[in-house]
Amino acid sequence: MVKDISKLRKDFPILDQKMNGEPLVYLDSAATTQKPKQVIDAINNYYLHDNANVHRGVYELSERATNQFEQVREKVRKFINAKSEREIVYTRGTTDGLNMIASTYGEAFIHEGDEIVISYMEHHSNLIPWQQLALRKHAKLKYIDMLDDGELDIEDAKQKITSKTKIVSIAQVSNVLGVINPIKELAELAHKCGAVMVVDAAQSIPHMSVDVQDLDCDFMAFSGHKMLGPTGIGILYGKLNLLDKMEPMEYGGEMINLVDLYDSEWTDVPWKFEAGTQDIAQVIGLGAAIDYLNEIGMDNITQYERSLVDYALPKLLSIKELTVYGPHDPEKHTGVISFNLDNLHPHDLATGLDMEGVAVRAGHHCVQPLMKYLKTPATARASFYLYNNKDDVDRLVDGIIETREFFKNGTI
Ligand code: 7TS
Repeated sequence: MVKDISKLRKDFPILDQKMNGEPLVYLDSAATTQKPKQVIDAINNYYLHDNANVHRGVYELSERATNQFEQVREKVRKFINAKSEREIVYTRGTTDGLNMIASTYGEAFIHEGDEIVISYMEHHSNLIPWQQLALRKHAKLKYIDMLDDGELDIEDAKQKITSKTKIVSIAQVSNVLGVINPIKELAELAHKCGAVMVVDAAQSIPHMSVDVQDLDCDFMAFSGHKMLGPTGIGILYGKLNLLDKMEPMEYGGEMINLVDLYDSEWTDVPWKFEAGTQDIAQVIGLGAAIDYLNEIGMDNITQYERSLVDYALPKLLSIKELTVYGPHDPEKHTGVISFNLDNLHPHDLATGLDMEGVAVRAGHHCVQPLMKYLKTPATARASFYLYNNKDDVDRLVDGIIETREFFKNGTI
């Protein structure tokens, strides 16, 4: 390991400030992560020295920008172990990628009576595109059940995935429960039935080593801003033979081979999916984020986050009146932990924590069907990343206890 994980906090100057008079503890990385100086510098350097539009200039500056832009594609390929860099499509984020699959692949290959299988824990981005596709096509949307601790019920998956299934789309990690889903097993079930396996990797890619060939998934979508990169950039991975069969989602500059008055021809994958001027600086920023993560090592990041969860879970579980959702076994968890204090709305809990400088998210987390399943309108959620430490866990636990006491006694 080149970088010492306990010393990297200095790379994130934003963390060194006070909120409500208390040092900031940022526990909302599932919403978006903070950015290290290295990523911010890479974006600055690009604008200061290398800015030009890509794929269209023959002058040196444009070639330099194009080279950097395309080098990140290779970096992403390597990061997820895709076979070819042509399987890497730049998107705006996970939402964009999942919508793209539903409205291109889905539009072409889903027909009346076909089935699409998802789960109750899917983020709205991995639910609504399939729900609307099913409505348009008169196809059926099916939900895999969950076990009591929030794990997917694989026996139920075996029942629900059938010869009628054309698409199975599941999050590798839930953004509420932190539970890790068995994608490889699900891909096997999907393929046995002739369906494609789509993976929402928004909450997994930043936290663990992901190998698309080992998982044997057909598509995968994720966001740069949840993995130390900037907003506005995401990746859609797709197997080349599938991407080749798909129509572009958008038409315009740079995605064509030939344009005639009454018809046009598309250029090759992946560029045929990248119409118009791309988010070049954001791509460069994503490349710097991948370099940063690689320098630490994804397995080290997983291990470090697990040590935080190992430390946090027993402390949280010991707080009287606190319900902790999802598995209580740290092995089955990433650094996302959702909870509720009895008789207190999670917004009040989050506000109490904010008074202590602790930033957590409260709400339905864009997973309303899961809230219904858990029989709660909302939860509070702490999500840890590589810049958090055990002091942050202590501040969270103390903040919850103080908020509980405040609402009991009226003082904080
Ligand atoms: N899928 C999952 C599992 C997510 O957690 C999110 C965002 C998305 C898709 C959408 O990603 P986007 O980058 O396109 O917006 N999740 C959250 C969250 O949990 N809190 O804020 C955003």
